[in-house]
Amino acid sequence: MTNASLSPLLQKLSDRLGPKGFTREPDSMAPWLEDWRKRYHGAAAAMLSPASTEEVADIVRLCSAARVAIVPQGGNSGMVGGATPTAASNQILLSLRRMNAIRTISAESSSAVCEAGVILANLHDAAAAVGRRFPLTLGAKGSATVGGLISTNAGGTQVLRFGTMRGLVAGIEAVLPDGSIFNGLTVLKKDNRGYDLRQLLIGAEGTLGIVTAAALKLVPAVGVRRVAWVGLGSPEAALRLLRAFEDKMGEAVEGFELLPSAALEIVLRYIPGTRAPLDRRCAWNVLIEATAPVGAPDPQPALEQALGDALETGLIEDAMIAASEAQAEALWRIRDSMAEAESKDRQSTKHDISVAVDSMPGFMVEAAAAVERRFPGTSVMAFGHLGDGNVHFNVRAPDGAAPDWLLSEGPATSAYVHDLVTAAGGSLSAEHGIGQARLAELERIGDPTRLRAMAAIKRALDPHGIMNPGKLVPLAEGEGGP
Ligand code: FAD
Ligand code: 2HG
Ligand code: ZN
Repeated sequence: MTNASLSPLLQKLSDRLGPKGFTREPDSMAPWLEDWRKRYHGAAAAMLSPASTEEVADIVRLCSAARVAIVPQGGNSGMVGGATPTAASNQILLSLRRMNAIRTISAESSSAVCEAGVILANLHDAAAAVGRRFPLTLGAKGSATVGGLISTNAGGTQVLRFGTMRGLVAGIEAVLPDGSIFNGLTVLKKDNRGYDLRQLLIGAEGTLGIVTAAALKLVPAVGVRRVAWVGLGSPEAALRLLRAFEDKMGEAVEGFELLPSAALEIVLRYIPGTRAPLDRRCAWNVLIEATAPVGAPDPQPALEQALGDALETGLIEDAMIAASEAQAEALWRIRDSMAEAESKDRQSTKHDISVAVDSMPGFMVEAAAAVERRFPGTSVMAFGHLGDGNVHFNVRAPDGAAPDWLLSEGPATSAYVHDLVTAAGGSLSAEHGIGQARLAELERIGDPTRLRAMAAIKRALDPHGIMNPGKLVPLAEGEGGP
């Protein structure tokens, strides 16, 4: 569709949404047309900010009739360009940020019904205010929204105990590509009416519909948490430490994040106010969080005992336990600032990979050596969610690399890493999704049976291809969407 022929549609959308919900102002749209990593730059015919599910349904009906593509967007913190439109100016950017009401929340139901635009940090606060907790958390909690978290099936730093978004969503309300409203908000513990539309929409990256609200599960509030920083020699030692903690402390351990010394170094260099937790510099670091619900015994003695045993047997080299909540926060700030520190450091290619948990330590060491041999001068910075078998296996450019290293060398580096992951039976995306960044790679190495099934589902639900085309689903020629 040419931009001129969009005029009748834009007029109808403007009439329906009014000035608060419709803009074509370049300055208002600009911050939302570029992704967080500043790797994708798009344009849009208009940015829409509906205030209700009915408005979203009307938008989708109008766009469907005009065969105009819609790109849903929440906090725009995604890592794979999924919320960035193409540069052609003929797509509609649909921001859910104005739909930010928490419709209901209670300790009795242990759930919250949130509109798609609710920001994760606000949900944390609201849950705390009723004496419960929404456990999923991640570095972008100040901007990531419920709709975006659902649509990427986000993980984060407490997956070890509570799972990804998939396990925390009890119900979904969504507008499907034909403009109909799927009302799946009622929380049913058991429901066998066939295909699970809710699960299909989770992780769909906006390609099957617009999530407008969700019923989310809450868990008991934390009575006390203890956060420790540990220095040790290898990822293998780290996984053995996790297993030892699980044996001694069971479910109390809910955060277990691994960082190499190079990662700690860049955080200390680029993030103001951060300090090295240990005097001794160790090759690898682990941040451990153990919690107990209100009224349950403090995990501190068990944590001290487990760390003492690990020091004695030589499994770890050094450790400290935060003496205050402020110190605990400071340790988490180091971990949560990794993405920001990396973005300020040299160029790097990002790989958000998973293999079987027990294979990850070996994979990390062997694959890093293979990458550094194959691309001389590069260095691998692998960090993150070891206990989930998921690390961010990022490859840093050599010293003095050309400014276009990412463009010229990035694709070959990524293909090499993805081949190693595939050979190890793993996944090229453990949490950030496919978006536009990984689409070609998914097509290259994805299981053809799975890809055919995905394309068939996409065609069935979105026959005109208007929902976030060019993201997640490789389509056959001529199926590229409007
Ligand atoms: P957006 O970026 O706006 O959109 C993401 C995708 O969802 C796009 O495809 C978009 O089209 C679609 N979408 C958004 N809203 C809707 C909706 N209502 N309906 C349908 N589709 C929609 N991710 C992790 O999993 N784990 C981490 O630990 C983690 N840490 C991060 C740390 C930092 C500093 C940053 C910047 C990002 C991190 N991320 C992490 C990635 C990101 O925060 C998540 O992917 C998050 O879920 C995106 O939410 P958002 O609201 O910003 O979505
Ligand atoms: C994290 O775990 C995020 O910090 C971002 O998923 C990872 O920046 C990255 O590569
Ligand atoms: Zn992560």
